[in-house]
Amino acid sequence: MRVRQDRLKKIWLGILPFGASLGRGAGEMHALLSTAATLAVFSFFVSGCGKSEPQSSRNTSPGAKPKIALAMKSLANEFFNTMAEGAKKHQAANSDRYDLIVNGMKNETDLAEQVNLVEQMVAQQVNAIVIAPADSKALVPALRHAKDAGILVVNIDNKLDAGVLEEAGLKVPFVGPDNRMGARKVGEALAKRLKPGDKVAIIGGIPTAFNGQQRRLGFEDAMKAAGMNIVSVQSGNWEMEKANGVAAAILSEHPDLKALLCANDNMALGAASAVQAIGKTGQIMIVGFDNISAVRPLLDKGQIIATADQHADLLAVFGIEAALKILKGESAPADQTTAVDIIKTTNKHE
Ligand code: ALL
Repeated sequence: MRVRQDRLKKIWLGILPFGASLGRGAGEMHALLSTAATLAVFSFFVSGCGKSEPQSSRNTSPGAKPKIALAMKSLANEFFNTMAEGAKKHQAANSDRYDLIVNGMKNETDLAEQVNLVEQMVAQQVNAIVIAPADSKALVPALRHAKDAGILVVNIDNKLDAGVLEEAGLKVPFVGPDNRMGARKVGEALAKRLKPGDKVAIIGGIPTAFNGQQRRLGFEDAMKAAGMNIVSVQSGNWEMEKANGVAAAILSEHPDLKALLCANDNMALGAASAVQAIGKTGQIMIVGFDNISAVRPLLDKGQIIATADQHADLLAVFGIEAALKILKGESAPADQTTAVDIIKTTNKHE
């Protein structure tokens, strides 16, 4: 196993290889779903440094520690818990360099909640906001406001819309993966197990999230190249429950469906549960994105064919490091593309 430091360096350089296979443990679907549900803990303002007292370090003496706010999306998603843990560990190891405020939202779809978070960070006069925006357009005005208040903004994970940023006169560095390419690779792993002409469906994220759009395109690239018949493309809002209902409806409309391509693992779990409910486990293939721990038993059994590890634990860390550089006076780094690893089932059943 690579040591963490090594891994960090490799990912930073974007040279992690594709095609790695992982497989760990086994478990039942209901256990999985409840594990995921246990993660649905809503925790506002978990401070990486213990306190989140208002302060004005932007304007304090040179050498004062900057305060960085990490603004994530739904903490009901294991992906963001992993991201938060990574950021907190990094802060603990670098407590002399910066203070950290970690926060997130309750629901994937509550965009207003994330806008409020940004406003709260502005009111707290943090030095930088490192944000994984829930929506690529709707967050821009709040971020413009933050910038006007002298706060540095770094965009991670889900890219803000280039046109809307330009209209707002905002330049925001981006740190995150190439989602289209990652999804295409996941789709290609699935295509190897399908026959041309097979019916497949795509369950996407929130339609206004750029990374969700890119993943849909990547899935489509792979399916079209392999001659599959995409019979339905619908949004599951990134959520397990929503995706469960969407998958159930697609399955009843297309009884001969062969695969469901889900833009994240939570939705893949929801789809797996819908497949199980009609007694077709193992007959309908599923892919996801994120490599959260909850999908690993399904990967082991071949119920999920592939997912993409985008290293949630390091994404925010990279954004924080970029923010620290800029705060030190270095020029803003160019957009940085982080690595994605494709994790495939080792189960050979067919
Ligand atoms: C995206 C992430 C994840 C995640 C989703 C849900 O921005 O990249 O794949 O599952 O947010 O909010």
